[in-house]
Amino acid sequence: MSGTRRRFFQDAAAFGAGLFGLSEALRAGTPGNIAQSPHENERARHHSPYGSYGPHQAQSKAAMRDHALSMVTPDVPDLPHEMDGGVKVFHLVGEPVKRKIAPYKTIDAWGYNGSCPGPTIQVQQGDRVRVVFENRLPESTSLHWHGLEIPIEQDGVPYISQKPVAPGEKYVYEFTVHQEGSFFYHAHSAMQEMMGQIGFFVAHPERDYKPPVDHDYGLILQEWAILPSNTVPNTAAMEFNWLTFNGVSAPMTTPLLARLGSRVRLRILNLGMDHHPVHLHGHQFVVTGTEGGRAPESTWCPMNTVLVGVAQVRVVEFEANYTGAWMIHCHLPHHMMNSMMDLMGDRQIQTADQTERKAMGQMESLARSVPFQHVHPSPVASNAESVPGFPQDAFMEMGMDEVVEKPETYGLPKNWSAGMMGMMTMVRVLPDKEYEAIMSKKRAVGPLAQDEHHHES
Ligand SMILES: [Cu+2]
Repeated sequence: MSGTRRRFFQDAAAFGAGLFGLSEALRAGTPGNIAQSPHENERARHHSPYGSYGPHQAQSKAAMRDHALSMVTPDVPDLPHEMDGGVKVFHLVGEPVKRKIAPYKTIDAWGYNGSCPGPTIQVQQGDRVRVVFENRLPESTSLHWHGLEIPIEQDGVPYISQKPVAPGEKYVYEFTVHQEGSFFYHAHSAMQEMMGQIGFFVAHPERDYKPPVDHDYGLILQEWAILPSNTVPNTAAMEFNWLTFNGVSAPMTTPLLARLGSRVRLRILNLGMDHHPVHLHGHQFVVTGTEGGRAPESTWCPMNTVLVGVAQVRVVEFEANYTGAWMIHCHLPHHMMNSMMDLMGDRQIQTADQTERKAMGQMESLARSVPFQHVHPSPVASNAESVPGFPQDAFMEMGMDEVVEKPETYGLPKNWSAGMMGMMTMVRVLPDKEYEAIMSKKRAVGPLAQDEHHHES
């Protein structure tokens, strides 16, 4: 089975529980404050890709509540927990991870529990949290809890607050989360951060945010410098040729689904070397929070591009009032591209000077190596070759709809993937009927997800 299909099933597992609960509640007319039925919790438990690391035990009332509206991190799983008395216990394993970031590019990143970025940890404000960390990396590391106000012994800085965790060792972090907001965990070692050692840590508020939202999505922004025909990121580089949301480049990013008329929250986290201006098409949003927690409503102002600096989180919310597939992307032009150097190999030198026929032939042979059908949808002028500067984007659009197909892409216009590259995804704002059609497709593939994961790992 292809990696894409494997990913597709993994995503379905990661997505499953939260969105099913959501659609139930929307039908019941109570958006935003959604209690899952015991059956749905059962479902989440059984389909967890990390069951072996830490299966849920019987759900306490508090544990039920904190699944009320979980954040969904597309393309990245959630980390399950078990209860030890009143303590939520998570098991996190730092380890090398093979990550397919594009249909024709798999990299050797480092991450946690088989995922890069690491699985999302979600807790409730007020929770006592224990994270049993195991280091399966080839070198020492530690875990820093970014933004959390916790005792210095838990801060995760080698030699300052603890001894480094040696390869093969375990280390137990334990603290009480008195804050609410969008935090993260990461290795406190610069090169390890750039190898991908980062994950979300979301603390849901004791009292629901107002206004409530119907969808809550998380995006982690990362950048990679990977030489052609290489798989290991060059963590010393300052120029980046691969840009990812949640560990994948468009068009492999899983579209975010939003029911028409719903309110959507996006939590955008950046850990890299650049700041990313993230732009949403067709809607205005307000910044309702940062990496420090919820922002007072008096500070909210309309915008559609938010600069997410390094080590920052920007939480934005908007009303999904317009039907369509609306892009969300970093607006830095070079961050809206994928590197094709791996495909081009020793022919890359030829690309600056091409006739249309030669360029098309080259693109078609590149596409065959993936494989997908190269489509050239945008016409060029009959005298294009005599215009200085031509070509720019003319031959770069590579439609690969079938290779990245998943329920969330169902119904998109043909060749949609040709315009999707780099740090890019979309919010699909869908009327009820279309929304339900995709949800039923996701349900149909859900039960296979766990098996699929075991094959991957
Ligand atoms: Cu960018």
